[in-house]
Amino acid sequence: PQPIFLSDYRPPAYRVTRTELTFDLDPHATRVKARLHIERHPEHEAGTPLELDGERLVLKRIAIDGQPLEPDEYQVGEAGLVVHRVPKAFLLDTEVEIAPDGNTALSGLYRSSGMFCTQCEAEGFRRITFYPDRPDVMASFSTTVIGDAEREPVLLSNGNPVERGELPGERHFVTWEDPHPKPSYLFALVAGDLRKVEDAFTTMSGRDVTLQIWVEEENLDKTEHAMASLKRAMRWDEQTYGREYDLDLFMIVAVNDFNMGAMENKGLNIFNSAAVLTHPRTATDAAFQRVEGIVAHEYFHNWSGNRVTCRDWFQLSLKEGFTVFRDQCFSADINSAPVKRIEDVAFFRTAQFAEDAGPTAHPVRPDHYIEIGNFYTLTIYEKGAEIVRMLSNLVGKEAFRRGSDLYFERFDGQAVTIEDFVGCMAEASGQDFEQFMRWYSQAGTPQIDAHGEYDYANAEYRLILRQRTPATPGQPEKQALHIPVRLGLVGTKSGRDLPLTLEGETLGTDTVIHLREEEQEFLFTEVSEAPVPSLLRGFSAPVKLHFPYSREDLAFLQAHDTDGFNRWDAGQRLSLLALDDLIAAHRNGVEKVMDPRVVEAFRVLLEAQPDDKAILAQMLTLPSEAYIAEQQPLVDVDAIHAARTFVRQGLALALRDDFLRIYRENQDDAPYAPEPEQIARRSLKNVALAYLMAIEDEDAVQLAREQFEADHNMTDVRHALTLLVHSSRSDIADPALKTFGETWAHDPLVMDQWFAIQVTRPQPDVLDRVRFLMAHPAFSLKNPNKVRALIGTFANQNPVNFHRADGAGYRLLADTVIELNRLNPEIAARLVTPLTHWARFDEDRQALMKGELERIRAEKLSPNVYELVEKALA
Ligand code: HT7
Ligand code: ZN
Repeated sequence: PQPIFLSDYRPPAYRVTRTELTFDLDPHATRVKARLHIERHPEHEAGTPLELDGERLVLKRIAIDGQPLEPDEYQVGEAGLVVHRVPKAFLLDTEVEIAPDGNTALSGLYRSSGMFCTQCEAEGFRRITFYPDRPDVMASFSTTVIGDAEREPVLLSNGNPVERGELPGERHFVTWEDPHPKPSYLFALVAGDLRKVEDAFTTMSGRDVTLQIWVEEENLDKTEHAMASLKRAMRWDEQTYGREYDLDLFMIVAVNDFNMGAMENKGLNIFNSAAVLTHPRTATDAAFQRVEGIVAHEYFHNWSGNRVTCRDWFQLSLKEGFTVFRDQCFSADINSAPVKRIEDVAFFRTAQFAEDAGPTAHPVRPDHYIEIGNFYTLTIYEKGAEIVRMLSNLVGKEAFRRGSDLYFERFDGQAVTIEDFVGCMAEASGQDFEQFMRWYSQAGTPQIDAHGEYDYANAEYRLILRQRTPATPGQPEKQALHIPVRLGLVGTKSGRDLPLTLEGETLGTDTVIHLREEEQEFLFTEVSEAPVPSLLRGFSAPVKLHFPYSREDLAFLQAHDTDGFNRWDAGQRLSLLALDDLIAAHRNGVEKVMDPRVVEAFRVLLEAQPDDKAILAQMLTLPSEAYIAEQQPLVDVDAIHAARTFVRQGLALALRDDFLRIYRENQDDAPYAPEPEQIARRSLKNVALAYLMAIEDEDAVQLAREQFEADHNMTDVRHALTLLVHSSRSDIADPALKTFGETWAHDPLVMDQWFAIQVTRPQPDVLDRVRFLMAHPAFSLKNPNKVRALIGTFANQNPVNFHRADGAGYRLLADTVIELNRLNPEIAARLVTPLTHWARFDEDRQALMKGELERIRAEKLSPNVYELVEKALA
């Protein structure tokens, strides 16, 4: 497969102004008739051939302006259709046959649990009909869906229903009209035996919108939270961005087989059932919050993505980065803002930093790709969101709103670029973003090395910052970025933020300095006492910051920093220093000793009266094994696991009574509600229980068992079950696991949790368990949720077992990738990621991981897996 380059972008020679589709549904042989209203772009000369994308389509009929074409007038190849000569403006009629039942890739039209559904982003529409399947071709759509009256009583597509009726042979049809011009990737169709939950929303201008969530009958009681989230998101977008919904109907459909979380098709969002269905008995707090975020994300795309879309797929972050930023702000506004930021950054620094440091590192706007499906990455989404956040902070709230208003108004109905978006921000704020644009073109995580000196005699604090972005594949040299660093100086005597004066300017106690050069010095004057700098407050830029903090400095910041995020981060840094020592001790075979400063810091946290329990729960949580690994030059999974376990046990032994008290104080029998106060109590209680279970004393085991048996809500049940299953108490864990599995055998989403709990066990027998569960009747390689729950969770969240020295974990993953490569290339490619990080491990493991990558490479590969494996072995 050949790469596609951004520099080769050319506007389309032909545009489609209107698309009329008729689907005659059949599981094995669906007929798709397409009538396209096509015009040649005036810049292109007569005689320019018409090129349409098309894959796995059997062409049955083709005509231009009603005249069937002769075989020598067109050509059908593997990738599409070429018509050699066409008029300036014409109607193209085609009819193709496709086979939804054989579509295991879940791209295009496929079947899931007996229903028909589509996934067209990025390039799935070309598996439905011949079409210029690129985002800069935008047309209005009319779609007629014909189905079996009994098997498919519900027939849905984009827009509003305009006609319906009966047809001979127990068939029926519905015609949908979508007036808003859209690219093909936003097309959707759903047909099946579905039930709906309906609600209504009145927009800010007083228009009534019908809201529907379509699910299988047994899931009707799991839609309440998604519906409430949708209404909150609609109101928030009106209030925060002035964006109103623009059709009379907004539909969400839940499907069981889906490659990602959800899809923002115009007026007809299709959701992975895991991203929409919730019930207190089946979904955890984290799942409730995830659903809220994804429902909002997809809804927000109606403007940031649908009304204003991407010119080409290199601009993917234009819609995804901006929309992630929007959903993050929404969740922060309706829950706890500091906790949301802590969770997002903890995830970002673990997973995106790893991506940016690996062989698949790419800029937020890549300049080439082989398979766009491989670019739905943390870099495009999350780093893209961090860039929009920096922009928003740089211009300020009001100018950001003026800039987004300008963007939506100026480019409504158009397919545009990242420059267009940033240009609006520049225009609205009067700022220059020339250097800032490097954030979009440069891959890799910038590192800031900082140090500071306090001059007591002159009351000055000199801060020196040096930036460096490491080389990444294809980008050996990097230029200096514009990095906004938010900071404060915390006085060591007073414990307060000191007033800041920089170059004669008084700046309050919290300010942003702008690092634009490779090295810059900032001299703060009138600094009345020795400070500890609190740097990069709120994670003001997606960088790694190194400052030679002592452990005393970190304990001080953890206690005194006014920035909640940095208070948490200071605790994380303190724990990391202690963990570093323990990792070294483990590797050197030296006795491990607990750092008393960490115990003391935790004691202070536990004994203070918390003003925010959710933040306290975060502060009591040690950095994850994956984040610790991210900090190590060479990852030693066993040493990391041993060190982290040692700290958890040390803290539990030293502070057992405090953890017990916290657990008891936060027990709550009130009926479950997914609201911040309750979620905070549950998370604090469950953090305490996890520490207690680290030493597995009888009281702890009893508490976990009681919590499991009380069966109050899934958050508590799952947490207790996980602790038991991960403990050495198989006498209690095994029956509990059995009960849980039997109780929920009928619910695929709960069974996913059952799989995940088992395959994250640290015990060495887990690989056999994974193989055993792959043969379980509830498991299927064809269902992405099952693959993620079992294989994905094992490979990504069980480092000690995945990285077994004998390579059996790697072999299992490679076997699965090889099988999935044939069934579902997008999922196969995502699954291969852990093997691509081979360079981080010792030589023996490197050899084993590369051996498995080579074994994969020897197969006949999809472009998706090929691109990743080639990069990993380059
Ligand atoms: N925009 C959606 C992307 C998506 C997708 C991409 C590739 C293959 C399958 C997919 N399903 C959904 C999701 C979003 O960001 O909102
Ligand atoms: Zn999105």
